[in-house]
Amino acid sequence: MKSFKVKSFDKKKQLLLSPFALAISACGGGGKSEITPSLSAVRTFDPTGDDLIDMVTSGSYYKNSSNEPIFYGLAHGHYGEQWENPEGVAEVLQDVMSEFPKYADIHLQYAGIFASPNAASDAGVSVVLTFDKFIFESSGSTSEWQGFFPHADENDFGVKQIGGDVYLNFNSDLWKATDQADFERILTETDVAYAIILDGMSKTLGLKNTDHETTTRPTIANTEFAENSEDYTFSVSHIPYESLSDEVGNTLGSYDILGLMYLYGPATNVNLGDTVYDLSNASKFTIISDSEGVDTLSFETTDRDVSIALPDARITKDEYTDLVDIAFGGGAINLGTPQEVVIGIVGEIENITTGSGDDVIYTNPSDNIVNAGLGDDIILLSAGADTVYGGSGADTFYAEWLVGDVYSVAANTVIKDFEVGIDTLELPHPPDEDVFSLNLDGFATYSTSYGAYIVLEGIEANVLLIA
Ligand SMILES: [Ca+2]
Ligand SMILES: [Ca+2]
Repeated sequence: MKSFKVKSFDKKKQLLLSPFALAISACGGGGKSEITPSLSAVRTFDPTGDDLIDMVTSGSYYKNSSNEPIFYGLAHGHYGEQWENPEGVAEVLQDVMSEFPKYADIHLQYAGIFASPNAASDAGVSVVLTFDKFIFESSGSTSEWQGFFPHADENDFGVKQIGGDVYLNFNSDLWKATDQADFERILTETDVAYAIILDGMSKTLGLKNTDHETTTRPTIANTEFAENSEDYTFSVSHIPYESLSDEVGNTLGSYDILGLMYLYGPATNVNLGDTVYDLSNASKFTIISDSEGVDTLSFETTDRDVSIALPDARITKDEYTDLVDIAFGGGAINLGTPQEVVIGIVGEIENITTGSGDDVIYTNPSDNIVNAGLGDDIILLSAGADTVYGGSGADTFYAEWLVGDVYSVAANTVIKDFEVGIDTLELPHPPDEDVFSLNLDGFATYSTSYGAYIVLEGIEANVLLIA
């Protein structure tokens, strides 16, 4: 291997940039006690036998807590490569790192800018973003980056703690960087570069590229998830990196999120309170993450067709993995068309309002309030005390349904604006199993031997006879 002389480093500058100095200035002399950075302990684990978790995890992660966060930072190169505007790149890094706690109970703390990966390690910083001008080129690699799992120690190029590091390749063809300033402009201004850094940093925390096979863990091609191996809404590692102008998402994918939750536990403090998520104008892959409160997804002002399943822990088990206890949902705007926009939902969301398109709404076991608006909508009813407005249009309500292994029945649903002769109530069992009666207010109710109980508010007749 070639060796390169490390450029001398201004000691005074180093002192100013030390994480402790930054921590003090950030603290502003307030009462919060500061934590001195120290390398986080690395824990390893055996394959789980679960396809999804084994495909997206490397087998290691960092022990951490609010008192012992994982410190991360930006470093100048191992061979003396210098950032020109490290603060700008460090800002992107901090943005990227803020993604992970949206989903997982992981404690990350920015520690500053360091003279080299080794200087960062010496300062107690476990996770490092840096760049390389020499090694990739000398080995003939055109990869955009290389990242190292927490437990990595092979091929360390003289770096003391290469686990947790990402090396961006200055010479990668993708950037087509004309000089250092151009390289840094690309990193700080393009969505694809952001996605690449997100991809890289996710590996430093213990996620694995789904296409990467280790001695103990499979590639996606050898799992039940093979058909999704090119869809970046499932994993940021599926982003193709063909061009810097590609339209890509800037979030993790659902597999990444579940892997991260397996490693660190689901986040418990994201978007607390009652939140309205307005996705009417969503134009690219979007993920909502929510831990608490009574929340509403809104597509109220779009005329596009929306197809959404409210999150349900049974979907997680049926579609993904048994090993993470979280409700997953989602769907798409303009599903199955070239204009499709995928929406992912993580955590508990109760209510949904859709716009004037022809929508499909799968409710969940929580108490839901559904407003389907204009358009001919399909609403799949569920357990929980649900209040449903089909809105105008010829709407269809399913009392009972099965998708995959997820079975639902409308156990306590009020349909507020059912229009006889226009809307349809689908009762899948033969008529003699569906019992019609009137409730105390004189409104039509239907119950079935399968546990359905539905009130058609305002209807004072047997819809089975007059429809
Ligand atoms: Ca429900
Ligand atoms: Ca409607």
